[in-house]
Amino acid sequence: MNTTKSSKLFAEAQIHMPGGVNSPVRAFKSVGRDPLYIKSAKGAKMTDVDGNEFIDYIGSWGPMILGHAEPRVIKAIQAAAEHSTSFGASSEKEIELAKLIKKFVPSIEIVRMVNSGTEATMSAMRLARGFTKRDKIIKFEGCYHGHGDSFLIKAGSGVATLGLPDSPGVTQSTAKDTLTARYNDIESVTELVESNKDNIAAIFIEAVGGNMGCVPAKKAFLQALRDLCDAEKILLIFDEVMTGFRLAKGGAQEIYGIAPDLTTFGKIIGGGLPVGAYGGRAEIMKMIAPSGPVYQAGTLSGNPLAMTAGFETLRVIDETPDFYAKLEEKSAYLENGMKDLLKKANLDYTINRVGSMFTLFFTNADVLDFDTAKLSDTSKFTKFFNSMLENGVYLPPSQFEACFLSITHSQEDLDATLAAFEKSLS
Ligand code: HOZ
Repeated sequence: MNTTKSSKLFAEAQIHMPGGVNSPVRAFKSVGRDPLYIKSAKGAKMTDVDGNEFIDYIGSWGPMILGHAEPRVIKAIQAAAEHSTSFGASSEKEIELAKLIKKFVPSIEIVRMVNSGTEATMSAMRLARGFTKRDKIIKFEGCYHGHGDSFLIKAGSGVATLGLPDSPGVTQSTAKDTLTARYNDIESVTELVESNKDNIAAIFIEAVGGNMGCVPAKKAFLQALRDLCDAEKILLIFDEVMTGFRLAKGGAQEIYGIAPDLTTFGKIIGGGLPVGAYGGRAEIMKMIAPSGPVYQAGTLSGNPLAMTAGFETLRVIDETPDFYAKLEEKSAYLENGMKDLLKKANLDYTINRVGSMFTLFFTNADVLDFDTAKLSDTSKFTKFFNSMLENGVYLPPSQFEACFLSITHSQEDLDATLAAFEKSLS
């Protein structure tokens, strides 16, 4: 594969940007090669500046559930742009998107739009502290809730990939208010709650973890968290930045049948433009300024282009018959195909999949939490990743990320992926 132009661009980029990139997970550092520069993408395919074409399983880290450059979404963005790219004032699309989010996710009574998933989780944390008048939060090892100071403790995603569990620059006084528990282990949570009685404002969790690879929570564990939060007056906050509108219209909370007090969103609700949101019970959300005293603001929040892209994306999902059943069918086909090929090659690696999110771990252990995710042989992942890329399949460049399918992945794409998979196992 010729990647000369990409490598030339990367050499230049390193003069101007830290590590040559604007987000660490893009740097391909852990897979030992220069990142590719993408020129265009359509449906399930991406093309780089050297003209190589790939079947894409990153989907911009989640948002491109309809595939790239979906015609209705693009047309709506173009039409909206004719009326200006930003007002810094209210516009009707904000209400329409808020209504659609509420329709899809019944636990959301009031929602506030922001500009990224990071902003959503940071704001939800401040709100939880303001509402409960408590300081500490609990998060889970290997879960990633964006790069807010309080969340960069034993975090997943790029933090795990680059081995930077506790980032310099996070002060000790901030870090001491973040307690970390073990995913899928309720005792590790109850111990923290008991030793910090009446001090925990919120428990943050990705109900299906996507930042230590794909690691689903067990239903009994989530139910136990819900019960514990109710008993101790702690807010349960689901980070559905990745899972929202991806696993089901109502996200992970719909498939588990468990309602959190607050939910954070991003990715799909921006249809590929920068958006986040947080919402939940009205009693809590009314604490946000200007209806309440907890301050949170943003010039670009509710930006008309982003609202339009998100609204149109959710509408396409809503109007496509059996959208999630079709996505499940494609995802199950891929999972079963990979499992058959692993068996044929006498390999017993673990595949975790929930709906259109999945990860192959190079271990035969059940992957239930961050410790078991780390059992994966990352040197094998690196070899596998590079072979898949050489064979036309673009995976997240880290063991500790999830792969995403879109509704535009065709039977041909899935079969080509399986052919690349078979070659890459040897
Ligand atoms: N949540 C995404 C990765 N797990 C964000 C991608 C990024 O950090 O650039």
